[in-house]
Amino acid sequence: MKILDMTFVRGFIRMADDGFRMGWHERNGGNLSYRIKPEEVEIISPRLRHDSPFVPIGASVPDLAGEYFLVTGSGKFFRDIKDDPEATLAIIQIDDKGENYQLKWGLVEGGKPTSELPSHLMNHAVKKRMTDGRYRVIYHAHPANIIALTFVLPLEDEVFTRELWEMATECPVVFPDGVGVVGWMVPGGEEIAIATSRLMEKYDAAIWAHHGIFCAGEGAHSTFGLMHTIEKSAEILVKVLSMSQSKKQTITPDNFRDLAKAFEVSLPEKFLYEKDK
Ligand code: 2HA
Ligand code: ZN
Repeated sequence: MKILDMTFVRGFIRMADDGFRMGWHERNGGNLSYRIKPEEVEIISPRLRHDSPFVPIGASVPDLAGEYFLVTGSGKFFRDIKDDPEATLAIIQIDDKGENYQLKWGLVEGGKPTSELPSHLMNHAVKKRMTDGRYRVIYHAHPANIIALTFVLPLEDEVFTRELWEMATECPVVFPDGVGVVGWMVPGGEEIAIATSRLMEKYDAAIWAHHGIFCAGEGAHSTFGLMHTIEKSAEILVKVLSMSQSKKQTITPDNFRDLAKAFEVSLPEKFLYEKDK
């Protein structure tokens, strides 16, 4: 079967294009990866190459040994993915130690997998372990409102989670575990990958101060939906803060507790703190 006809590839391309049209992927900003299912690998395997050199990942991910990933290419533009997937995307396989990858398909005009490969793979390793393999998508984007908030809110998980939850009643239902935040760090390396993957042990979303956000999920649909929900909430908060530094009314800690009961989600009390008036 043609690789481009596979449902997981079509879903990946649609997600990338949706993200571009949301304005979250200026130039080569952002990156996306999907951990391919063994039965999908089997179908495409006659169309994969096996002669590429092994290249260091820049991080150690032994739990992902042998796994295949569909990833965006470093320096490639999300804007181009829909029209030219074979030049902008790659399928890679991780070696048996979890130290190197091998290009199996794509990047026909040259190039490398995303510069954020260490963060993507370390996040995949955490999510694979913590969800019994259910989670397969890691998505990094540069949505303007969430980035703007990292200049004015304290860079604390509790504050970001609570403020985002207050902006839309559905938020605590969509991300009941909350969101994490890391302070500014150099992107592209193992250090930021380690910090992000630590947050992914607790949350499905990790904000990078003055840069962007990583989201994790089962599939393209739910992971895009999480990014969309968080950024929409951030947009409302930017509007509120632009009008006034104080809210006249909001969703209270007891409202959240009622919501948790009604929607059968568990909301950690650390996010339901009392605020100084
Ligand atoms: O340019 O988003 O974080 C790709 C990126 C790096
Ligand atoms: Zn980025």
